[in-house]
Amino acid sequence: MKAGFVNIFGKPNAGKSTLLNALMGEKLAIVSPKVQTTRHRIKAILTEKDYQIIFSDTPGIIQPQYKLHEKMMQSVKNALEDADVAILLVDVNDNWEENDTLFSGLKLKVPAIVAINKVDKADAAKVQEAINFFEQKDYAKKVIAISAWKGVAYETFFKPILEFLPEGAPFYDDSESISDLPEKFFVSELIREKIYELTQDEIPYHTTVLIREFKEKLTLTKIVADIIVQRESQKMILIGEKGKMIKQIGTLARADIEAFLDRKVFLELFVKVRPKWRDNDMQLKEYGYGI
Ligand code: GDP
Ligand code: K
Ligand code: MG
Repeated sequence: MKAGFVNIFGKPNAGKSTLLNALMGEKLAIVSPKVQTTRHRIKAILTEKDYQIIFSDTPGIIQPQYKLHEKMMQSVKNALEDADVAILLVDVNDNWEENDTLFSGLKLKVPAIVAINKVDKADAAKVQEAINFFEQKDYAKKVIAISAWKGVAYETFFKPILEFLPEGAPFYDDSESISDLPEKFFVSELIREKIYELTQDEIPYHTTVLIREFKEKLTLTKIVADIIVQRESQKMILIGEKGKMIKQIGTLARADIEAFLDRKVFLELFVKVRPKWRDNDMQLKEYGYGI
């Protein structure tokens, strides 16, 4: 049996969350075209007959500008330290030199596999050129080309990873559980994802979601959540004219939450203003961002 931790690193929008979902065949990590969507480190446990891999998605690597950012980068640092194998994910159409600088800067102590992503959006010659570029780098034990959108195959993806994983007993017994985080967390993330989808400018970055009630009833699950924003004007936009926006967020989120929980859901959303929550240690803790 092989068992170990495989952590996915990369610049914002490289496709880390999409890859994690493809690997698990389940939507665990929220995805959006906006940078800094992922704020937490999500561990996903994949248990097969001959191996157990604990994948972890991380926030993109950035320069912190406020305390929430610092918490996000702490989770990247933690992920650097407990990996057996690192996946360094690159968007094939991004600047390769820039990615190389960033990967070298990680000072990785574990074997790294460079995965060139989004090959569905580049021609074969360019993909080959990217492979050649990264194959020359010291940190790259192996370079592979993937499309997280299309999914990954055992031969190209899992086989090279397993080569670098240690032999050992599985870390998690219960082959049923696919994450170390509670359902409540994923529910709040699905609501947050809709805010990234439906609102613009600073709003998604000034927003977080707090689940206040999560109750299993006879025929459905009742969920009450607060959408926290920094300003009154943001609250107005999130509620929308005649409550149109909040209703749309609720409808889209409920559909995804029902698919995730495999249960009928009654979802109630409120919008609350908490000025400067992103820089307040106590509030960050309350909203689930690290210690
Ligand atoms: P993250 O910031 O690294 O977690 O990236 P996301 O998973 O949120 O993806 C960023 C954007 O890239 C989203 O719009 C995805 O739909 C898109 N994306 C991810 N993987 C692929 C891929 O294989 N091909 C293409 N064309 N787009 C992708
Ligand atoms: K993103
Ligand atoms: Mg992400």
